[in-house]
Amino acid sequence: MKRLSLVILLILTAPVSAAPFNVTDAWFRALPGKLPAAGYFTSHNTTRSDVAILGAQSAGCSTVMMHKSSNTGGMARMEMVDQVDVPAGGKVSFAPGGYHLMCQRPTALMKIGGKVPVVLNLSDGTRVAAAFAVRGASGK
Ligand SMILES: [Cu+2]
Repeated sequence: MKRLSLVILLILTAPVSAAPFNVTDAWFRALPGKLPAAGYFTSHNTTRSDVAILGAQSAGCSTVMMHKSSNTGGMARMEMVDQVDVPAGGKVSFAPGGYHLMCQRPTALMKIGGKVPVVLNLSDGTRVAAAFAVRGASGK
């Protein structure tokens, strides 16, 4: 009886782990040759705590960086970002024209029609795994 109540207590005090950080609509835009592939997704933080994405790794890339595209006065450019905040209960989209993962020197895994595993590193120490669909230059 004592052991059972201890187990129940542990369950009740464990952090909510029902997919507290969702990644959906995840895909890479694969380009010919060894050109970098941009990765896009929507992240949804369903917890009550703010969290930030600090970076990512993927077996489909030699390195993964986080970039933000911007367009000022008709000049398209992108810059590195160290972290992307996803507020408690909020959503942040990595999408063309804004934030994206920059997959440098894609590996043989980056094949159009396939899937590539990505792990996102969060500021609370969590690592979130997601499968990114690989699409071609047109995004299809
Ligand atoms: Cu970029």
